[in-house]
Amino acid sequence: MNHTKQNFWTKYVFATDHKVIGKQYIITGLIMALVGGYLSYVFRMQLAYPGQSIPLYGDMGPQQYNAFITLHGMIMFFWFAMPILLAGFGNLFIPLMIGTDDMAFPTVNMISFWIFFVSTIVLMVSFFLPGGAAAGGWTMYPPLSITAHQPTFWGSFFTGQTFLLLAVALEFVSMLMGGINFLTTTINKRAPGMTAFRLPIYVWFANLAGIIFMFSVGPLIAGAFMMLLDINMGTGFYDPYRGGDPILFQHLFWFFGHPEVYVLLLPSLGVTAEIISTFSRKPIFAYKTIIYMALIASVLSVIVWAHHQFISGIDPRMATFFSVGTILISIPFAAIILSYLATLWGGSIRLKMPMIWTIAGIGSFLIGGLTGLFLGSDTFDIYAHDTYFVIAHFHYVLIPVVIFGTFAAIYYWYPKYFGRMLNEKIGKIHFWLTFLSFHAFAFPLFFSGLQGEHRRIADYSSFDSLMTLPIQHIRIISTIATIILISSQLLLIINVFWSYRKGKVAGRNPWEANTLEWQTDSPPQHGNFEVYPEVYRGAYEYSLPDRTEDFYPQNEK
Ligand code: HEM
Ligand SMILES: [Cu+2]
Repeated sequence: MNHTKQNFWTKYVFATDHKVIGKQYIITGLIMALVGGYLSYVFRMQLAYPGQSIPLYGDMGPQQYNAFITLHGMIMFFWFAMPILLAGFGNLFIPLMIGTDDMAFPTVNMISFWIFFVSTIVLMVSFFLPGGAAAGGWTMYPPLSITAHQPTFWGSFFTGQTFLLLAVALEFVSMLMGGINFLTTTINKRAPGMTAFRLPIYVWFANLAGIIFMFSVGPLIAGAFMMLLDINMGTGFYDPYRGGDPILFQHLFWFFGHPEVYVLLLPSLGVTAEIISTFSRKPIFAYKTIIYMALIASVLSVIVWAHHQFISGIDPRMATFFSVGTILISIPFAAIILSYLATLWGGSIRLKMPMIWTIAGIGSFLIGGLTGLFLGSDTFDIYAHDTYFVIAHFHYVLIPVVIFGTFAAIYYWYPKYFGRMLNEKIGKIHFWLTFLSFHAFAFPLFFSGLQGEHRRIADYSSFDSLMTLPIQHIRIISTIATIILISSQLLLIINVFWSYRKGKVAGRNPWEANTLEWQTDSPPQHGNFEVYPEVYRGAYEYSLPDRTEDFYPQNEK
């Protein structure tokens, strides 16, 4: 290990230590989640009380409404979910779980974070540009996205859409560099004995997610570049008036956009595997099958994209192909979830906070998955497309996966990185408020969707059939739930700071887990391990019959 002298800047700001970089990603991501949450508060208030002034914001017009939903979606995906689930947790866990001192390329790792950070600044600046932030939806469909901004005195460069594309480009560069670092690290730096099938599932899934991202992002980068040219250089790739085809962009976008959901789902399911096994005191059920299923799902993930285009004038025979593909991809994921449930079965379950978040996450995710099956069927989707049914569906996928998964991980690994346990009492209140308000926010939206409520409309007053009382009540319930959901997160913030000073001191292995990160100090010293571990067994050997202890660390002889 090298022990060059550290000052404040090299220790906390331009750090190359993966543990610090992981925390930097997570803190930035959580702050951005608050920004994304604030935006959803503002536009939900507009929907519940159209035309009235919104507390903590002011008056909202349709252009701002569109900008806010656009940036809400963008931020939640690219500045909250990916930085935390992949970059943040990947940095924190991968080197420790495979038993090494750092990433393969620590300096590249630091540069990745700072590129990501610059992308955040570019994005935030875009709110203050003359025409406001991008307003063409997070899907950025042309022609709207290329015409939504009138060029200003500065030309079309200083507009929200151009800045959004630049910010996304920087963010993707950062994530690509990070993904390459993960793969190289996992392939080259594993502790002796850490064979492929002894790796913790999180390590497998984070790497698979990185690979899916690398495979799927190319077409979108090309597509976004053409969009930049259309906006700023007068080309006409997408503009029908200039001989272009907007549908082209839809293909390039969703070839990336659908797999992106699995880029988030896999790391979250990885976190779930670690927690389920540890807190059931049982080996994870069908470890190898889980990995093979994830490999199959990863391959399938890039052939289902056009289920987003059933109403874009697709040939019905192609629609059938994409319908079947979509329904097929649910099989490997169902198998993974079933393995997790089988792990719970007959376990001696310890209902601590990480486990509570995990179980609630799986349960809620099932609603998302099931309604995804409906939408995957082209016949149903033609009816439900772009209604609030879809909004409800994908929030039932994303909130359990991204938010519950993140919270489970924070409660589980906080002691490792801060040396103290989070408070379980505050944790329980935080959990119940979040859990109940999430369902109260999202569940009613299935019904307003089925009533025909179309998304991306700032004010429904001009549609009589959508201003009936039951639907307006749904909007208000969902908005109040949003406010509770967002403000409950104060409890998490309080818990994190309170426990940092007053929490119960955590030993090395407070949850009695097997994986390597628990076999070193909490927090781990610079270089992670005083003696580099050697690995003798898989990650999930709990409750072996001929041992007195019910766990068996991977590095114990
Ligand atoms: C505080 C929790 C959240 C609330 C209250 C919320 C609310 C909403 C609502 C009402 C819309 C629809 C706006 C419209 O189409 O008119 C929306 C759109 C969206 N949300 Fe969320 N959301 C939350 C969290 C999340 C999370 C965690 C993610 C992803 C990780 C996410 C991703 C999206 C996306 C991608 C859109 C589509 C944006 C677009 O239409 O361009 N949301 N959200
Ligand atoms: Cu999709």
